[in-house]
Amino acid sequence: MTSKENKKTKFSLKTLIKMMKGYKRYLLISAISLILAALIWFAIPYVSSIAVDYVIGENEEVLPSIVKSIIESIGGREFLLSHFYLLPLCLVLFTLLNGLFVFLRGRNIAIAAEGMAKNMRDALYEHLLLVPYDYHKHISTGDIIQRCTSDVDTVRRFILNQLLEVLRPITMVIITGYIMFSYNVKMAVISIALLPILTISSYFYFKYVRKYFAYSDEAEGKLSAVLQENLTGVRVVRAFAQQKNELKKFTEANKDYKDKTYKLIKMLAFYWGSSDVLGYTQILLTLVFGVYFAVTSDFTVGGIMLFTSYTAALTWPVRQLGRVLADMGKATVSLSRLDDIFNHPTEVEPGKALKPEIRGNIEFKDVCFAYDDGENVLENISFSAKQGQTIAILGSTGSGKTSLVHLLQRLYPVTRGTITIDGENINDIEMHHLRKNIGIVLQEPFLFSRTIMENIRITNPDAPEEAVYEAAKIASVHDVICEFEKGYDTLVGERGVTLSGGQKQRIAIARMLLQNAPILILDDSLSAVDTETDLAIREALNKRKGSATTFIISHRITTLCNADKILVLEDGKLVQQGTHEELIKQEGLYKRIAQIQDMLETELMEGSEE
Ligand code: TTP
Ligand code: MG
Repeated sequence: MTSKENKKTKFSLKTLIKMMKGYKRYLLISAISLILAALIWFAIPYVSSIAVDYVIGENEEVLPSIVKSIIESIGGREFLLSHFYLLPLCLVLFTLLNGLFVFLRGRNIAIAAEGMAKNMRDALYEHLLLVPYDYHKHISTGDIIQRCTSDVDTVRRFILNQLLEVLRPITMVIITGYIMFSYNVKMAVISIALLPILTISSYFYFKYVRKYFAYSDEAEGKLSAVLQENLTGVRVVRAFAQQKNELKKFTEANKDYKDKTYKLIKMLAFYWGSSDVLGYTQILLTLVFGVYFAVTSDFTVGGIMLFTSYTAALTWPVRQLGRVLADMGKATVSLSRLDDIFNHPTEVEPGKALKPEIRGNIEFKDVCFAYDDGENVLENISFSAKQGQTIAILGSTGSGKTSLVHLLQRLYPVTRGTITIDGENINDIEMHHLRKNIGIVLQEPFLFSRTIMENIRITNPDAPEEAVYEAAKIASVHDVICEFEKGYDTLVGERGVTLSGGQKQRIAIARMLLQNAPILILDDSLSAVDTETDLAIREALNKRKGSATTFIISHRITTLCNADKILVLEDGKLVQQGTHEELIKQEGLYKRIAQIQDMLETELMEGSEE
């Protein structure tokens, strides 16, 4: 094991202990029950051997002094012989007690395992909601889903079936060791001779097989990632007739998973097979030497019974230890995969976490920004926006418009320069407070598979229905929604209606409006609606907007021209800024685009007149 792996395992243990919160009691009860059940299990062959050797065979030497004094206090051998039913009764009682403790063990460990798995899923989900936005962009959803389901389940199964199982062989070895060695040292040594080999081989096996569990898990993760991506991108696959290629990719990932799992299973089968042979050889040894000693010396028939039952009883838990260790390997791999998520730091407050009242005076000062360690996508951006102003952003695709507004929400930290709102550096404003005060319509709005009402209310779950209708009216989508059979209760997405791009955009606008934030961002949010609706929405917005500072990103000059300030971006640089009247007079990108759009419009008009 490398030191890195070592470190991982250590961390996993910490996670496991953290997840025990609220369930330690159940684990303890389960552990005690397991030990008691193991103890009672050993009494059963012991009672049988006493019956054979002492009661029937009249051999007193086999009795340890404690047992002897107990028997004598109730009336000695004669009493047992005349009340022989006591012995089977004793066995029945032990069996019942054993059953009770097995039940208690199972019940409590099940409560603990399910509870801990729940704790783990809750913690994972919470963590995933708190990690930086960037993390989600870099990790595949399929992989995350696999970790949150399959890996959690591996750990759950490990807790349920294996975690306490380490106690069983330990208890058993101590008790049998004591009884067997006090009974007959020579036979005791023979009876456990092969067990260390079994334990050591299982330990080395565990170490070896560990990485194969990881390979199999990774392959499973890749498989679910391919599947997830294809199901999400089903339209693209169909539209470009890529079924064959995608099928090939899936088949490859599937085969890889099968091959790796098959290899693992083959190794497991070899282990079970060879350890079986070793186990049975041990039992055979005990039996053969037991019979030999019984014939040649004073070893008893009850002794043979006792030793063979104990050896058989010991062999399986000791071998089981191999399985426990192997499963521990699998569980540690799963745990460290979960730790990968937990170890990713959550979003931090770099500054003072203030919660000032936000009015909407914004200033960008020499802002530079790059994703990861790449090239700058924004360079020395400086501009200011006063409360209530409308700021339009124009720029070719990839020029950095979306990045610029994402910076305002602090989805990413700026590389250089400062952004202030009402004079306060945004780094000093508490993250949730900042985001609550900025309403945004994303460039690709996402609607949840919930009702339209719920989708709009996301920004303000307590908003009265009238406010929702009002917002929807401004966004020119109220009438469309009312036309649906179930109106606002219509489900969106997989189990409900499929909305058009424009309808989605307008629902997202309604959602933003319901938030009543002092800063609004519309990232190309009117691109999928026709020019008339675009105008209607903007007019309604203007009427309602009050003092909100609004950013509108668009490629349409008609959408932008009434803004108080227009920012023109080119390759991450702010090349022009000013009002429409100012910019149209300057030579530059704005004028060129305006002319082209004007020309196209005139052509269209002429075309329709002809
Ligand atoms: P954007 O800011 O997304 O560009 P844009 O919004 O102006 O483009 P569009 O009109 O098409 O919406 O991207 C600017 C650059 O940053 C671009 O080169 C892609 C890059 N980029 C990243 O590297 N990572 C990201 O997460 C995003 C959003 C963009
Ligand atoms: Mg964009």
